[in-house]
Amino acid sequence: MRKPDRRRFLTTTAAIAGLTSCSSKDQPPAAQASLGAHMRPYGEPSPYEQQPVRVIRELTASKGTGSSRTPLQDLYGTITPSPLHYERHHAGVPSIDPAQHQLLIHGMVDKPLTFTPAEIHRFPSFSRIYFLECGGNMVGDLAGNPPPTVQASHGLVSGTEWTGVPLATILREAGLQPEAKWIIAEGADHSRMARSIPIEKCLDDTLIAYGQNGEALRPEQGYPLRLLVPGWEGNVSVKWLRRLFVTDKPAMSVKETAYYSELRPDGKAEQFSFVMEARSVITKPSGGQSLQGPGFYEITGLSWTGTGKIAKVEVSTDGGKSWAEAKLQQPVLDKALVRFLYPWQWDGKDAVLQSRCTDETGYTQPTRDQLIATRGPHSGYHYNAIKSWYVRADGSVKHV
Ligand SMILES: Nc1nc2c(c(=O)[nH]1)N[C@H]1C(S)=C(S)[C@@H](COP(=O)(O)O)O[C@H]1N2
Ligand SMILES: [Mo]
Repeated sequence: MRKPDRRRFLTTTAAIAGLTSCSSKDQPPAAQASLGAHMRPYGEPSPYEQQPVRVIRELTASKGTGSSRTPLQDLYGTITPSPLHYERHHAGVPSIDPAQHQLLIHGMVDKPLTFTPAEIHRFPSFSRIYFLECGGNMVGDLAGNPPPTVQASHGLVSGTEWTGVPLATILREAGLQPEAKWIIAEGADHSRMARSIPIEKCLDDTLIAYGQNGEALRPEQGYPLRLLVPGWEGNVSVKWLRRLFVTDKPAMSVKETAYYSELRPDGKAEQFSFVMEARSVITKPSGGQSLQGPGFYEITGLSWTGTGKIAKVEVSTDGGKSWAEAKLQQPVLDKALVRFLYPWQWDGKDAVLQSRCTDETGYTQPTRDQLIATRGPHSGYHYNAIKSWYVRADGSVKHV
């Protein structure tokens, strides 16, 4: 810690003094008696660590189709290790040889173009940290049967440093015609999943990504090329990108009509609700974990919003009766996961832990009742209500 926050340091040390498990000794542990292991070309985690894993839910009818969830409860900071990025595939993970792959741009452009991945790599590159989240994250909580762990309820979100080329650069190369209003992006997987994206977003911060946390994209994340549409529901970030069709109207594809549209209280479906609104969740302590008796605990979790930056996160330890502001780990980035931290002295009694965030537009994460009052009980995607964890006197943590 190079620049300790003095006030926080004092409160933390005072609280830690209550930790009964710290023993006092004045000897460091013994150093290794012999020379250590060899180096290895590609590193691996310590064998002493319990390896965090994704939880997979495949459709039995078609293996590879379904989703796997990020173990949010086991991770530190805000970057999801690539092997733990959540997955959502509509037709499994295709195996694509970049030497055989091409991206076609056609439609309302001056000159249709194809690019190999190697040609895309030659453009000026751009790296930025963004979250990616499936629009269907947390649907179990809306339905009223919340899953037992944060991985199961909120695990369709991950945070990554993406590297690629701004889509705007590639579109400029092809020359957009004035009537161009939408781009229909299509994947090379078996489902040839396609989504329509308004041209403004394509020219704003959308990336054609090929890098993930400093390495090439993982096959599951869309190798060799994917769209990354920051802050919008994950479905529009088309993986294994093979075609961009520039047009003056949306395609009205299956994934933007039958799916990924929300049912409103009046029975009409709302389409093209792209932005992921502000949300937060406590990842520790969370469902399935247990506390080892009264004393100091750091409550921590993640918050994010597709609208821009998170302005504040508040934490309640009494089921929403009172709230206090949590510390936000800096830097707070635009459309990225933000970690919040809150020191808590547990008195050993039943407690209900909640977090609630506010974004820079002033929008505050709603309660489940507020959400249902405005959107109705069947809205489906884009559920972002406040999440509660129930800490019982025996130290167990359950969903509420
Ligand atoms: N070609 C293609 N693109 C796709 C999908 C897909 O099945 N095929 N799934 C979409 C959905 S629903 C989501 S939430 C994100 C998931 O990206 P990830 O698997 O890298 O987390 O990719 C989107 N892009
Ligand atoms: Mo999704």
